[in-house]
Amino acid sequence: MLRPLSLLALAAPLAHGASIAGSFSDGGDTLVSAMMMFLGNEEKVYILDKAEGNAAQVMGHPAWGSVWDIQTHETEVMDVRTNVFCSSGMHLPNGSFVTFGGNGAVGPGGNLGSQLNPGGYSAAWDSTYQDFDGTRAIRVLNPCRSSDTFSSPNCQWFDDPTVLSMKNSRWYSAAEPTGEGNIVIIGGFVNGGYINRNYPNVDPERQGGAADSTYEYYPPVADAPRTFRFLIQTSGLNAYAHTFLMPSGKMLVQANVSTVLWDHVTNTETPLPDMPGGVVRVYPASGATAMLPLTPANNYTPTVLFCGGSDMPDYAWGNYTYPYINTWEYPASKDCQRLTAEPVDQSAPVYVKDDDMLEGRTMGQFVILPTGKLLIVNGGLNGTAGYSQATLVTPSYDLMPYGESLASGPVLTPAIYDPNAPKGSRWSNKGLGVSTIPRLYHSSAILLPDASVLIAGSNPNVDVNLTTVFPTTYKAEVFYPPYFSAATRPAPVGIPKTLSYGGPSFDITIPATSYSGSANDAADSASVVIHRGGFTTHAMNMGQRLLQLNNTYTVKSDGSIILHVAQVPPNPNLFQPGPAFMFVNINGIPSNGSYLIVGNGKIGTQPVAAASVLPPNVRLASASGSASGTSTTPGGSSDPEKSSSSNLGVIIGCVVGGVALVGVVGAVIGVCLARRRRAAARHGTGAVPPASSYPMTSAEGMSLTGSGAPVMGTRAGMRSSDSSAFMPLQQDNRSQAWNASTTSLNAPYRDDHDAYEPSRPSGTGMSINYDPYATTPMQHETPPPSGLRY
Ligand SMILES: *[C@@H]1O[C@H](CO)[C@@H](O)[C@H](O)[C@H]1NC(C)=O
Ligand SMILES: *[C@@H]1O[C@H](CO)[C@@H](O)[C@H](O)[C@H]1NC(C)=O
Ligand SMILES: *[C@@H]1O[C@H](CO)[C@@H](O)[C@H](O)[C@H]1NC(C)=O
Ligand SMILES: *[C@@H]1O[C@H](CO)[C@@H](O)[C@H](O)[C@H]1NC(C)=O
Ligand SMILES: *[C@@H]1O[C@H](CO)[C@@H](O)[C@H](O)[C@H]1NC(C)=O
Ligand SMILES: *[C@@H]1O[C@H](CO)[C@@H](O)[C@H](O)[C@H]1NC(C)=O
Ligand SMILES: *[C@@H]1O[C@H](CO)[C@@H](O)[C@H](O)[C@H]1NC(C)=O
Ligand SMILES: [Cu+2]
Repeated sequence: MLRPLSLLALAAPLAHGASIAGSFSDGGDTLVSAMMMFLGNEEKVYILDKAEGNAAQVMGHPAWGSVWDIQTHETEVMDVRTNVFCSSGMHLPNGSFVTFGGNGAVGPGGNLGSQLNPGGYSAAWDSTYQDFDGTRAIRVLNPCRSSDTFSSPNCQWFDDPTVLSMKNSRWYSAAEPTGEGNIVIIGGFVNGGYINRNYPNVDPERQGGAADSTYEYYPPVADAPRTFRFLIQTSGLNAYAHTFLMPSGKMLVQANVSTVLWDHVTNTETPLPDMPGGVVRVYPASGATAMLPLTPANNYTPTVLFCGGSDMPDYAWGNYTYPYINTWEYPASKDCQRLTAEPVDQSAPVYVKDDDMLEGRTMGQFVILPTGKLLIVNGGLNGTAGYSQATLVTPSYDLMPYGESLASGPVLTPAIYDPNAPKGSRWSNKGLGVSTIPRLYHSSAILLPDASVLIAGSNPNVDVNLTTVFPTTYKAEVFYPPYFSAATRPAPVGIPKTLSYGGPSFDITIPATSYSGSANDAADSASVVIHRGGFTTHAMNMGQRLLQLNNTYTVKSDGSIILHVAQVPPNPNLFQPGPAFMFVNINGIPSNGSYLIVGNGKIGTQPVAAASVLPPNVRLASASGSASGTSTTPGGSSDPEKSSSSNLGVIIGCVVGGVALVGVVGAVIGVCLARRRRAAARHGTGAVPPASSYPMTSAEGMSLTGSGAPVMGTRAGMRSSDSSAFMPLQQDNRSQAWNASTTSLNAPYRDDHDAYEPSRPSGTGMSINYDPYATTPMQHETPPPSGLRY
């Protein structure tokens, strides 16, 4: 591990600002390629990769998880058991994070793992990489801090599909939290590929078992997953659908060129207009999308911005195997559109053309800045997400001009979008530096608590490749937005640890030493925002939101400013319960963010009170801030919340046992599979008769390795393992993977949990009491590893 001395040396420039504003700097080595990231708390960013041949090892196998320290930029590996490849992820009301699904087990070269699942088209485990099938995995992480014992189980990933897993296999699913803090998990591939269709598309719902058009919940409900018709309508381009919870509790869902307002409780859909110009925004077109800030000025009315992606013609998208054109020659879209799905005046929603981006981008990614402007980073000028060793018109790997990348022309310059600027002037890259690191497929970016942006990843490769044109990338960067030129940042005092939906207002003090100029002007400019970074992957930051709390102020004669701040508006759908960072902007300069929890920290109906009533402004023309050019700001705002060490559960289970018992892993997996099968059978999901064969003519020569894009080998270059993820599926997708034997065991598979409350409307019942960390450990011959090795 490299200690980033250059970054430590930046401490002085950080305080003084000007030299780093608009620039990129070294963010250290992430050890695993940062396909997915989330900000756990004010100290740590958690990073996830696919199971692949990273040099960094954990528990005797290559690592695909790590944790990055915000202060030191140092990274430690973390053990993740299942293949977390292209999963979805979301925060929970208590500040924990969950990831959903992924790929089957793979080994070197992305080939099928050594321990095949029944049917032989996917694998349960691999003896080299030691990853388990992640297609149904639900992984829970309670973010820890330096003061915690990181090696203790409750600081580590809980990742045991025999204890906690989805009902269906999902790769590239969407995940959107409701106002109660439970999560709707939507669609996905069963086994993956470039896009979610065969060509011609004769079975849009199931693709013979390769697609999943249903949704389910975390925590689980008693009902079997229901079909979401929109996914059938958008079939082909429906993976990683863009989802945004609206004030009504319905979701705006966008995929392919279609848009819908969806009530997941009643499973009813209201069609909205199609995306103008046929521009596709979902993976693998991978446009940038974000909800614009929710503010008192817009009366908390969500408007979603879609930028870039691709308008390739229908045929070009090809099928599971690959695109039918050389995507890297096809320019990505510059187009931006806004959609207000629930206009206050009840008018019919329409897409509104917005300013074009400064350049076309696929895989561009929005990071909402605390100031309410949107930063876009990463991506390419041409092509799409995904990777492949061929296209229909470039039949072999040696002819691929960019290796496995289906995109070209990395965009190295960020740009900033100002939603409040007049039309025609919303985009700018003035004063912004240029990165030296291409960030194409499998890149990520997320806001840090000091309002800088962590950018990492890029790996359009089936397995680690350090020599190809767009290599597996471990180097992170920190981007410093223009406000880092400020000599002094606001240093608010009195930031709360929790916020409620409605209820009494609270006060925050801005010391005179932390701003300069007229106090009245500073007070007028003040905004107090809560920011949630979400889960960043695949050019999306799922769950990302910024909401400005209403406020008034009192200017004091000593130049300090008291901000009287409203709680979150009394509608949890505006900002779902869970973790957030509070920033205060003065004269366009954000403070550092402080960690807090919105809501009561529990999954379930959130307490709601009347909107806060604020006292009137008190102005004082004679007062002013005393900040000079030097930074003398008191700290004080972000006293880290001490983390609870209450979850003393132990992570034990088949998966751990399997790792420990490599010699007899087959038997262990058999037992695990049996547990799951029994549980599934009780739900009637395991007993579904085999569906029709997967309608592929031949799998010969294909080595579709669960890559987010398939890999096509020529006959000559065929891999020894041609039993790929795209072997014809002989079974219904819901019966695979967990039906190895009939051995009976009593794993606490929580779909069996009987906490469903019939009094709740269908679809919102949930086993809210379930906590995997509190689960009674399963009995095992071998104890779990004591102390994780790094
Ligand atoms: C996207 O949707 C359109 C309109 O329904 C459909 O014609 C097209 O085949 C879909 N594209 C893909 C690649 O699935
Ligand atoms: C914000 O607070 C002001 C002052 O109390 C009030 O007049 C206004 O209606 C509030 N705005 C919103 C959107 O709640
Ligand atoms: C890395 O990529 C290059 C160029 O695409 C290819 O020739 C080489 O075989 C790859 N290496 C590995 C280890 O896959
Ligand atoms: C991107 O596509 C355009 C249009 O086909 C082409 O002229 C250009 O060379 C491509 N850029 C790269 C980097 O391949
Ligand atoms: C903001 O955070 C940075 C990095 O942790 C720290 O160096 C700086 O002093 C903080 N600034 C204020 C105003 O609290
Ligand atoms: C995708 O299309 C190509 C070209 O028609 C075909 O060779 C291949 O088998 C198809 N892939 C699948 C998964 O059906
Ligand atoms: C947060 O809630 C989840 C789901 O209920 C639970 O698994 C997790 O352990 C909780 N985290 C903490 C820190 O209590
Ligand atoms: Cu992917």
